[in-house]
Amino acid sequence: MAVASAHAANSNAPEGDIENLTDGFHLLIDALKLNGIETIYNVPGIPITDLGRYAQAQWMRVISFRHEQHAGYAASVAGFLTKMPGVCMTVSAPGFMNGLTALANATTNCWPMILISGSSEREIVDLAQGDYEEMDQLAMARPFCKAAYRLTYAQDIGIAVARAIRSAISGRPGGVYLDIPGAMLGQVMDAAEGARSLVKVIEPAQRQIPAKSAIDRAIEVMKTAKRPLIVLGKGAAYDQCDDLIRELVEKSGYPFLPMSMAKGLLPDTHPQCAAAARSMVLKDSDVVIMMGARINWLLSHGKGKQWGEPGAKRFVQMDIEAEEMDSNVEIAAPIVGDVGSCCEALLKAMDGAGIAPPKEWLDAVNSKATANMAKMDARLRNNNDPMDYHGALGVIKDAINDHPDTILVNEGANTLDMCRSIVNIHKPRHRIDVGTWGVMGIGMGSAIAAAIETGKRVLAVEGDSAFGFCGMEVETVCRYNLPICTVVFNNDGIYRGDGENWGGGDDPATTVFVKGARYDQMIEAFGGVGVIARSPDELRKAVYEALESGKPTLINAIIDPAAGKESGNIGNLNPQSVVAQRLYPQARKD
Ligand code: OXT
Ligand code: ADP
Ligand code: MG
Repeated sequence: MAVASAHAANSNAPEGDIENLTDGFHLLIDALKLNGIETIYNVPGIPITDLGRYAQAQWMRVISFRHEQHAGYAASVAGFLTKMPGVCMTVSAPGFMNGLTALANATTNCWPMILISGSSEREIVDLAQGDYEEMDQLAMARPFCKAAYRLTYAQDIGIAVARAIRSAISGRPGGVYLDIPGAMLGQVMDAAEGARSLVKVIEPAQRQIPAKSAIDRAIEVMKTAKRPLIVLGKGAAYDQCDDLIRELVEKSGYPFLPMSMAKGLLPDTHPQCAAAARSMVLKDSDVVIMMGARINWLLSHGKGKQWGEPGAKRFVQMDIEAEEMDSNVEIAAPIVGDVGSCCEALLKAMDGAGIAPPKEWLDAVNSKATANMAKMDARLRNNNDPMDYHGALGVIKDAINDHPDTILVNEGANTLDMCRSIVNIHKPRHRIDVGTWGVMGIGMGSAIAAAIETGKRVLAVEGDSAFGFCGMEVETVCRYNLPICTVVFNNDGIYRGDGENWGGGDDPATTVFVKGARYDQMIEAFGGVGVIARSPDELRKAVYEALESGKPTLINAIIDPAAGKESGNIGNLNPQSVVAQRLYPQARKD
């Protein structure tokens, strides 16, 4: 657009009528909008304050956060939900650094995101002359993203934005960094020339059709399967080819195990869902089809006790990233392509191939899952005061069953692990959590992005520690009046609230917080609804009211401080030492 405002009339303005000029600010906004990016998640400040204002004036949605990390998490989750890069905008050095964790997290999770950061002037940074917020941001960003670019001239904005978008969403998605020195934003150029410099990216994430040889090989492996299993990962959820995935799962008849954020691709209540028989299917299966899921720490690297007899399993793996194959174990049938195209090709090749799992295997999986679910169900129906995790999560389970369109956000340790196995998800991309890094603090940014990008209600189930990393963003939730109900599982601490100082000193234990903290009052400070719930009955009333009203709500759910386990389900990852066990009788010995 042409600029007729004061900022265009600066010293570097070319000769001519101001009506026919544009500048770096507006070219950046135009470039994003031209490519369908309508939302920016940001924290304002020098040199991007006006960029946010102008973007809002040009009818972009600009969501301002209290801390860049959460703006960044929001952008990355927007990327996961929409298959378009979410954009986070930060100020230079410290703001940039705050956003960097989220950029790295996006790259680790394979979610597309662009971090756009204002920066100080190159000639001063490069001579280390001590500019305002001086830092070589481009160099800092490089190890944490797929690609990093710096803009020096306004006329390059079009091409830079195009490159950033293509880099973020082509192949394996990830984070991209775009460095915008303040002076570049103020550069002025002829508006018509500026418009011509913009680039609309054409088909940036093209389908990647797998080789026929790869499909034939996979079919040969599948034909031999006596105890097959499909593992669905968040790469499959990202691909938005839900119908094809469902068709493949149902046509094969194979039991499927959803990784955490793939829950809901097919409903957890689907008869082939093996989530409740996880240990058994991982150990006893003989052929495992990985669909958009890495064989990383979350799957014990495909080795060890969890996977049964060494070498007794054969893997088929669908992934857009060829290098992912054989990362931990041998892949007997690698299929490189997007999940949708892989499913399509496999579905065709399955016709007449005689693929059907033996009934004994399906019966064994079903009976294990049914027994585990019955055991679990019995524990969910209690009205203990204070609550235990099962009583509280039984309520959350009912709430999601009754409001299946609600997006569930979840973080913590016990709060995370138990919620994942207890609460059924019914629709694709309706569960967002700590992802590949197990990072605390994603909750509020993810909830805000989910509400903004989908317009749906959001239920954020947060450990009290996890919430502490991002709690100030409840102000953001209230300011934008978002339909987010946050339930803080308040057990007074990290994992448990009953820890003691092992030295016997006056300081509290390292893992405990103030007892009886009133998290509900935090949201009241900003005009939201705060509620305390001490029993499952009280929690039920509060959650249902919040989901029905859509008002920003925070429920302080009081959980027994002694109910949790150290590190939730992953206590085995804590290093241990015989010396520590000798010194401290309290030390863990498992
Ligand atoms: O088959 P078996 O018999 O084995 O049973 C399994 C399933 O079959 C069964 N199941 C079911 N049964 C019945 N019905 C149903 N429907 C059903 N579904 C499943 O249940 C079991 C378990 O199944 P699951 O869950 O699928 O399997 P499992 O074995 O758990 O899976 C393994 C994993 C590895 C895939 C899984 O555990 C997983 O995904 N884990 C993710 C763990 C994770 O990422 N944790 C977060 C990090 S922990 C730690 O690092 C924390 N920190 C440090 C920190 C971090 N992270 N970040 C930053 C920035 N700074 C510091 C901190 C500070 S956690 C934390 C705070 C914690 O305190 P909070 O107050 O927030 O939380 P509380 O703990 O609540 O106090
Ligand atoms: P989970 O944690 O759910 O197991 P991961 O994040 O470990 O999932 O794995 C996701 C995988 O999906 C990554 O290896 C990534 O390359 C892959 N992936 C991402 N997008 C696609 C896609 N469109 N098609 C196929 N694979 C994809
Ligand atoms: Mg806790």
